[in-house]
Amino acid sequence: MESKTYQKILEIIDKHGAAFAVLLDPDRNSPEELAKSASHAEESGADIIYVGSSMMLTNNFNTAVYAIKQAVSLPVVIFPGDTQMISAHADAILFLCLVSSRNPELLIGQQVKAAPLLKEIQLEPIPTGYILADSGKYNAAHFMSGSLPIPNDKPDLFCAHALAAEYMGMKMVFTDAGSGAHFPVPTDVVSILTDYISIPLCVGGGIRTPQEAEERVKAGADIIVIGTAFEQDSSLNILEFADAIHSQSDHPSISAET
Ligand code: 1GP
Repeated sequence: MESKTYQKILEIIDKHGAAFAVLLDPDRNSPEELAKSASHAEESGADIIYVGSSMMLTNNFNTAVYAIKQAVSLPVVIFPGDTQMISAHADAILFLCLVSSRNPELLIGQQVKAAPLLKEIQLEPIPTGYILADSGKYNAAHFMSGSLPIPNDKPDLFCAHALAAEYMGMKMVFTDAGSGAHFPVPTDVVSILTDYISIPLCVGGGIRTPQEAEERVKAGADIIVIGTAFEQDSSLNILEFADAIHSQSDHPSISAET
């Protein structure tokens, strides 16, 4: 299948130094609210909309993705918690493999269930090695995945998992402290990781200020994901996040030819 959206993301990284992804949770908001938030994110300089939740307690997913897609011209990418979160209205889906877990269901089980559905609806998969990082608290991602995060003082473990993802042919690594983490993935981990792998690194979880975002971009992150900070403070100046994330446009970027 064509990797149109992945290529577009590489072009954004090339152009801006790093991409700013806003994560919208379809379980916590109505489709109308999500469309409004997505449009606000686009006007404020976001580059990508991620849509996802650790678990859907409503049946809104497809309607939510449709409403978001109608509201913006940005790439809309599903960040799924499980195989319920598939919609043909999105541009792509992070085809996640929880490489930091040892849970076969999240290493291969869910992928086997999802792959034929994605083929049927022609939804672009972006193969992504997902690494749970320590967040300072036990969170929904730990509970739902039944897996432990990698300790932040073990950068070698992050590197080994990320390189394994790269060598297995994945196109991106996403290291995540989980939604609302007490602290984000440390900058030294980001820096060591980006020196070690040659596929884009997406960093999320607990990034609350433009400064925290900028520090991680300076350390080499290619995509910064902001969820809770965007949701919790409607008056938050998202433009400041966009400026911070786009501030390093001369950092060594991943070639759009990759
Ligand atoms: C969670 O990385 C995302 O999986 C976003 O985290 O909600 O803490 O910004 P926050």
